[in-house]
Amino acid sequence: MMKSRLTLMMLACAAALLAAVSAGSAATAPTAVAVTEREWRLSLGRLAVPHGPVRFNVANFGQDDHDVVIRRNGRQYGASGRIAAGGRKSFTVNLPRGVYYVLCSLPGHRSLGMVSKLTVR
Ligand SMILES: [Cu+2]
Repeated sequence: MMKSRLTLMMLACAAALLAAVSAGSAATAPTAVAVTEREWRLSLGRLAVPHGPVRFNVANFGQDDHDVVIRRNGRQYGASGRIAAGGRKSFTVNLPRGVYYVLCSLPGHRSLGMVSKLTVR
Protein backbone atom coordinates (compact mmCIF):
# COMPACT_ATOMS: atom_id res chain seq x y z
CA MET A 1 0.00 0.00 0.00
CA MET A 2 2.63 2.51 1.13
CA LYS A 3 5.01 1.40 -1.59
CA SER A 4 2.47 1.80 -4.40
CA ARG A 5 1.65 5.34 -3.21
CA LEU A 6 5.33 6.24 -3.34
CA THR A 7 5.62 4.80 -6.85
CA LEU A 8 2.61 6.85 -7.92
CA MET A 9 4.16 10.02 -6.47
CA MET A 10 7.44 9.33 -8.23
CA LEU A 11 5.61 8.81 -11.51
CA ALA A 12 3.75 12.09 -11.05
CA CYS A 13 7.04 13.88 -10.37
CA ALA A 14 8.66 12.39 -13.45
CA ALA A 15 5.67 13.44 -15.59
CA ALA A 16 5.81 17.01 -14.21
CA LEU A 17 9.54 17.18 -14.90
CA LEU A 18 9.07 15.95 -18.46
CA ALA A 19 6.33 18.53 -19.07
CA ALA A 20 8.57 21.31 -17.73
CA VAL A 21 11.49 20.26 -19.92
CA SER A 22 9.43 20.06 -23.12
CA ALA A 23 7.74 23.41 -22.37
CA GLY A 24 11.18 24.96 -21.88
CA SER A 25 12.55 23.72 -25.17
CA ALA A 26 9.44 24.87 -27.06
CA ALA A 27 9.81 28.37 -25.62
CA THR A 28 13.45 28.68 -26.72
CA ALA A 29 13.08 27.19 -30.22
CA PRO A 30 13.75 30.06 -32.65
CA THR A 31 11.09 31.15 -35.13
CA ALA A 32 12.50 31.03 -38.66
CA VAL A 33 11.98 33.98 -40.99
CA ALA A 34 13.05 33.69 -44.62
CA VAL A 35 14.50 36.92 -46.05
CA THR A 36 14.94 37.23 -49.80
CA GLU A 37 16.84 40.10 -51.39
CA ARG A 38 17.16 41.36 -54.93
CA GLU A 39 17.45 44.78 -56.58
CA TRP A 40 15.62 46.58 -55.09
CA ARG A 41 13.41 44.60 -52.80
CA LEU A 42 13.62 42.87 -49.46
CA SER A 43 10.84 40.36 -48.74
CA LEU A 44 10.01 38.49 -45.54
CA GLY A 45 8.55 34.99 -45.44
CA ARG A 46 6.42 36.07 -42.48
CA LEU A 47 5.48 39.52 -41.25
CA ALA A 48 4.76 38.71 -37.59
CA VAL A 49 6.54 36.41 -35.12
CA PRO A 50 6.30 35.73 -31.38
CA HIS A 51 8.90 37.51 -29.21
CA GLY A 52 12.04 35.58 -28.36
CA PRO A 53 14.72 34.08 -30.57
CA VAL A 54 14.18 34.70 -34.28
CA ARG A 55 16.37 33.04 -36.90
CA PHE A 56 16.75 35.03 -40.11
CA ASN A 57 17.61 32.86 -43.12
CA VAL A 58 18.77 35.26 -45.78
CA ALA A 59 19.12 34.54 -49.49
CA ASN A 60 20.58 37.13 -51.84
CA PHE A 61 19.00 36.49 -55.24
CA GLY A 62 20.34 39.78 -56.59
CA GLN A 63 23.28 40.59 -58.82
CA ASP A 64 24.94 42.87 -56.27
CA ASP A 65 26.15 42.42 -52.69
CA HIS A 66 23.58 43.04 -49.94
CA ASP A 67 23.20 42.63 -46.20
CA VAL A 68 20.42 42.49 -43.62
CA VAL A 69 20.20 44.49 -40.41
CA ILE A 70 17.45 44.50 -37.80
CA ARG A 71 16.64 47.93 -36.34
CA ARG A 72 14.10 49.53 -34.03
CA ASN A 73 14.09 53.10 -32.73
CA GLY A 74 17.63 53.67 -34.02
CA ARG A 75 19.01 50.66 -32.19
CA GLN A 76 20.53 47.76 -34.12
CA TYR A 77 19.52 44.30 -32.89
CA GLY A 78 21.38 42.11 -35.37
CA ALA A 79 23.15 41.97 -38.71
CA SER A 80 24.04 39.37 -41.31
CA GLY A 81 27.23 40.97 -42.58
CA ARG A 82 27.77 41.41 -46.29
CA ILE A 83 26.32 38.70 -48.55
CA ALA A 84 27.67 38.25 -52.08
CA ALA A 85 25.31 37.82 -55.05
CA GLY A 86 23.80 34.35 -54.90
CA GLY A 87 24.93 33.88 -51.29
CA ARG A 88 23.09 32.84 -48.15
CA LYS A 89 23.57 33.63 -44.47
CA SER A 90 21.65 32.91 -41.26
CA PHE A 91 21.73 34.64 -37.89
CA THR A 92 19.62 34.48 -34.73
CA VAL A 93 18.50 37.48 -32.68
CA ASN A 94 16.54 37.63 -29.43
CA LEU A 95 13.77 40.16 -30.09
CA PRO A 96 11.45 41.79 -27.55
CA ARG A 97 7.96 42.91 -28.62
CA GLY A 98 7.82 45.78 -31.10
CA VAL A 99 7.87 46.70 -34.76
CA TYR A 100 11.28 46.34 -36.41
CA TYR A 101 12.80 47.40 -39.71
CA VAL A 102 14.54 44.64 -41.63
CA LEU A 103 16.68 46.39 -44.20
CA CYS A 104 19.78 46.41 -46.36
CA SER A 105 22.29 48.87 -44.89
CA LEU A 106 24.48 49.26 -47.99
CA PRO A 107 24.51 52.92 -49.11
CA GLY A 108 21.29 53.87 -50.91
CA HIS A 109 19.74 50.40 -50.87
CA ARG A 110 17.13 51.12 -48.21
CA SER A 111 15.81 54.18 -50.03
CA LEU A 112 15.65 52.17 -53.27
CA GLY A 113 13.16 49.84 -51.56
CA MET A 114 15.19 47.25 -49.66
CA VAL A 115 13.26 47.51 -46.38
CA SER A 116 10.41 45.59 -44.73
CA LYS A 117 8.66 45.72 -41.38
CA LEU A 118 8.53 42.82 -38.95
CA THR A 119 6.06 42.79 -36.05
CA VAL A 120 7.23 40.94 -32.94
CA ARG A 121 4.25 40.19 -30.66
CU1 LIG B 1 21.45 45.96 -50.62
